[in-house]
Amino acid sequence: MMLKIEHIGIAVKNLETSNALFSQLFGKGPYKLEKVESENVSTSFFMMGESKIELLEASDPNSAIAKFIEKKGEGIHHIAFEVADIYAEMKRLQNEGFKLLNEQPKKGADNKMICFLHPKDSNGVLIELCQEIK
Ligand code: CMX
Repeated sequence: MMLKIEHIGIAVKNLETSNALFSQLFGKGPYKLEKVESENVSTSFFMMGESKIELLEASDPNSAIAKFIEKKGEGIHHIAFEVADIYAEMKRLQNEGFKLLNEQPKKGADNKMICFLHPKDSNGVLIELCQEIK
């Protein structure tokens, strides 16, 4: 079961500059900065009520974020939904015909197990499932 929008991911060229910009916009700074080596990204998280905004900068030219910015420019990269049981949700969506980009949940930023769905299956929107690691 999907519970809520956990965060919206925004691809940026320069995290430091964008942190300053979004801090001005929100009137508060990020609550967390985190490098996710496995995804080749540096991230920051801003709390927005029940949801979050994640800024993502590529830490490697071959990362998904670098490729995305090269093709589409900076902007909204993905929408992440919190799920009650990531294994059950992955199985359900696979049975519904969605393509999972990883067969098993993997460790993502902000203490989450995550799984991405291919954007071609969801009208060009990259969807992330996430569940807090307890
Ligand atoms: N949203 C919408 N479309 C996207 C997309 C995104 N975020 N990323 C890529 N695409 C589209 C491309 O525009 C391209 O479309 P066309 O075929 O129409 O040109 C197509 O998907 C293929 O893109 P590509 O640049 O050739 O890249 P790949 O096929 O190698 O990879 C994808 C695309 C989605 C499978 C890959 O980016 C992926 O596995 N993403 C999930 C992991 C990820 O994004 N990690 C970074 C964030 C990690 C975090 O949040 O911590």
